[in-house]
Amino acid sequence: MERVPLERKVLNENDRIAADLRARFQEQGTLCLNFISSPGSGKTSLLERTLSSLPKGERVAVLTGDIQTENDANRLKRYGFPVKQITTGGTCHLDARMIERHLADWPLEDLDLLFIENVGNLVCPSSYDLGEEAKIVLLSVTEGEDKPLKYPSIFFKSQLMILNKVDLLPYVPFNVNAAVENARKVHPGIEIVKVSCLKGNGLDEWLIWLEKKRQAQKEKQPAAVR
Ligand SMILES: Nc1nc2c(ncn2[C@@H]2O[C@H](COP(=O)(O)OP(=O)(O)OP(=O)(O)O)[C@@H](O)[C@H]2O)c(=O)[nH]1
Ligand SMILES: [Mg+2]
Repeated sequence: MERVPLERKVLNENDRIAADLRARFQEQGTLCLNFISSPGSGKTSLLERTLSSLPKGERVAVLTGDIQTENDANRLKRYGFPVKQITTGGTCHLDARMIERHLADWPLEDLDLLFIENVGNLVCPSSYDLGEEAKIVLLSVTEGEDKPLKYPSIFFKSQLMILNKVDLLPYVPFNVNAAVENARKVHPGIEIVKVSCLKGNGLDEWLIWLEKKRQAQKEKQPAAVR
């Protein structure tokens, strides 16, 4: 009986901080994207590919969340952009306060792009707004085409689904059309890009999506600060 009000209070507090973050991102024209998937679907691999394709002077930074280890931050730091690991110590998602704290010494006016890699988990991260402009859900072809139906919340809340590891399609019984259909049953408007972070297929389409979002975010910025 006591749990419900407490959970509601925690989520309300999260929403308040997330709204502040969103307002700051819009003010500065920073596009913030929140990547969510099961462990191992390829979030870090997609970010590695993305960072490696960006020019050196690009104003981009990454916050990457995990329960333990700095492994993902160490992978991502190789590309020369600012990266911080958020180690939750057991919590299965990032929350807005963690983002606020880790952004404290990064002036947002210096950032056009902020990538947040959430803790690998298809359930809990979907409940926590981080102030992002869009959630992006990754699904890999080894996970089964039924996942959008079994974990609908994150597919419903994501603007884009990235179907990763398409290089493995010849070896796994995964029906791409069924996966697309299932995602659109849950969220008819969801955009879908099919990629292989290993081989590079589809990454151009992802980078075009990203560029369009960046432009749109700049246009939301108040004219006075542009
Ligand atoms: N075959 C294949 N393997 C991939 C692809 N993308 C990623 N992998 C492999 O999948 C494994 C997990 O990739 P990560 O990028 O670490 O996945 P993640 O979602 O960041 O994992 P967590 O941060 O632990 O949740 C690694 O061994 C990658 O090399 C792909 O397109 N094809
Ligand atoms: Mg990772």
